[in-house]
Amino acid sequence: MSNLKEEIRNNLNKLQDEINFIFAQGRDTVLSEVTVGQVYGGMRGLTALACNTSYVDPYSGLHIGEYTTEDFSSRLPEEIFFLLCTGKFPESDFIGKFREDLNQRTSVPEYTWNLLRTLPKDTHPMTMLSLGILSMEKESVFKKEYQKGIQKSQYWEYTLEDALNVIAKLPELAAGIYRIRFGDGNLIPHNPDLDWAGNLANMLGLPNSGKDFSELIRLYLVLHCDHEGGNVSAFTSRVVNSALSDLYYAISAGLNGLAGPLHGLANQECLKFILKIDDRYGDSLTEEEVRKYVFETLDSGKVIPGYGHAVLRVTDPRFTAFMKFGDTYCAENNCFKITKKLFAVVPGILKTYKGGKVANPWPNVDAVSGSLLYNFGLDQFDYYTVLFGVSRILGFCAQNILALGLGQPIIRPKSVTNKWIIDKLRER
Ligand code: NMX
Ligand code: MLT
Repeated sequence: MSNLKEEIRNNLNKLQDEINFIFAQGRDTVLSEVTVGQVYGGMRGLTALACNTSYVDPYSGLHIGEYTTEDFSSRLPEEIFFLLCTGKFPESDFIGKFREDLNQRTSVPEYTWNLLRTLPKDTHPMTMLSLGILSMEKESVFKKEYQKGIQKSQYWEYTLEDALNVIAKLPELAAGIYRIRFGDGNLIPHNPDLDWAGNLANMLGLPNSGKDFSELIRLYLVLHCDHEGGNVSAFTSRVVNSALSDLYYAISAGLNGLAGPLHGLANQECLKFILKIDDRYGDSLTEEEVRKYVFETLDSGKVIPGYGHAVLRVTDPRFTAFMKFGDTYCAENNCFKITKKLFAVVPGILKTYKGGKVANPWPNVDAVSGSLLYNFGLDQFDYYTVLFGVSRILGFCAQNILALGLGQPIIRPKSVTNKWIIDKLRER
């Protein structure tokens, strides 16, 4: 067993000391006031959560611990999971020991495969991923131990067990979903000598799946791992887990949020958008034609997928990391070229569109990821959000382990009616 558990315990002690310090300054200290606009506006900009796995700075993007996206983007997802849970990178012997541990836990139960195989052929792969995980809920170690009766201080340890059991199965489960949904249904066996991302890349069984494709999958699984606590999927997962619903319920719930077009599904929407541009204009696409297409899309009431963000106010550094990969590995690919043309044109349009109502005109991670996958022959874009999900589960797990380890209570904010607010306004 690696020293992951020990290092999580150390991190929890450190975080608890910080919380003790914060509380000593006064639990009544005001961090953020709530406006009527925020109550009706998706709580945008309201600081109301503490999340210690990662932090999104509006101007420099995702940070994990003290590391920027650029700092950690060359690492393995296994190391990123360690970083999310402990705030630091593991020692060099971690990967080998962690792989040995995960290798004991990889096997997806037969009943899950049976369930996935009986679903209608046009079931969305995100539904399959969410159901696949939910179907294994009876395996939850946390649930079994909770029913026996355990101390609150032990919740995180059994949740870590559940996390490892799920994470170990993800490459096999996600690749199996691809092969059932888009291939001949035959599964490629897990290779104990490959790392987590390498296994997933290999088990998809694509004709082009060489070293460069594995490198893309590694980068993909790193860049989507977490995005602080307020994004729809992580927040959903945390809310569900805060009721002590085990991690299987919480992960499945988080994935259901990720499956929406304003969140994780935007990557599939982006590629559709790019392919439509390609279909209409072909190789000789000009900037003027891109502008025309973007305005047509906006004027028909649709969003430009891959652009905008609730927190970021600059180009997403995850987008930049993917663009760097694209420049190195697929600069001549047509979809990648269209991605670049959109990047040159869309921010300028969104800055002024309808009086500049779009808060952030810059691209997010989803604006480019699909073009890269498409370049390597992963052309079933319904599948793209599954890859996002596999990576984001690392964040769901880390966030829930830390929250339980810090004894955080059930999440239950107060809602009010319009009448309550009107009465409050009249009182002023
Ligand atoms: N294209 C057109 N309109 C947009 C866009 C866009 N890309 N982004 C925001 N707007 C609109 C938005 O619909 C809203 O319009 P209205 O007032 O008529 O309802 C207005 O601009 C203000 O919204 P914002 O405050 O800028 O954005 P918000 O924080 O509410 O939403 C997103 C953030 C990401 C949901 C939004 O920018 C969007 O829909 N983007 C396109 C979908 C996308 O790329 N999602 C992926 C996000 C990243 N991820 O991986 O999850
Ligand atoms: C994410 O990665 O979760 C997205 O960028 C959306 C968000 O942070 O709200």
